[in-house]
Order: sequence, then C-alpha cells, then structure tokens
Amino acid sequence: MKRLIIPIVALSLLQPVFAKSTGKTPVKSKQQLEMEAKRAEREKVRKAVDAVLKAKDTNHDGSLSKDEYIAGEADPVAAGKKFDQLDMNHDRHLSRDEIAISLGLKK
Ligand SMILES: [Ca+2]
Ligand SMILES: [Ca+2]
Repeated sequence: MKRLIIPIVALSLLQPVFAKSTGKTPVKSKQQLEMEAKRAEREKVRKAVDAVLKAKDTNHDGSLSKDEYIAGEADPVAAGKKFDQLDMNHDRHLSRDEIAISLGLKK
C-alpha cells in the first residue's frame, strides 16, 4: 500500500505547479492578471539588479560605488561618465533603483 500512496501524495503536491505551468488554472480576473504581471515584472527587475550587484558590488553593500562600477569596464573614462549620468541623486553610489533604470527596466 505504501508504495502506491507516496506517488499519489507527490502528485497532488505537484499539481498546483503543473496547473501553473500549463496555464490551466481557473479563469482569472483581469485585475488578478494585471497584478500577476506587475509582480512578475518586479521579480524580473529584482533578478536583473541582483545579477548586476552580484557581478559588481564587491563590498556587498547593495549599491555600486564608482570604483565598483568602473572595475572591469573596457573604457573606464566612458564608464565613469555613464556612472555620473546614472547616479541621479549624486550620492556617488548607484542604488538598486538607479541600476534598474540603467538597465532600461525602470523610469
Ligand atoms: Ca558596493
Ligand atoms: Ca545614487
């Protein structure tokens, strides 16, 4: 009996995952869909910013200093100018928001 039960339990646990991936969940309201789209968008931005920080934020303070931003760039002078443009509040650091904007993911 046990051998039978386990796959059934596993399947029922996985079902919501399947339903999600096939999109066969009950019809959602427009509002729900919009909320989910917004959430997915935020998640996308968060992941993209995380990737930049992971690559460049060497002191792990969650923002990029000019040195961190320029490090590894082929043209440090151009990168420095770009940094100055991106650092919109001129605090000498690129915040997560400023990084998202630099990626074209936020206005
Ligand atoms: Ca940093
Ligand atoms: Ca800034």
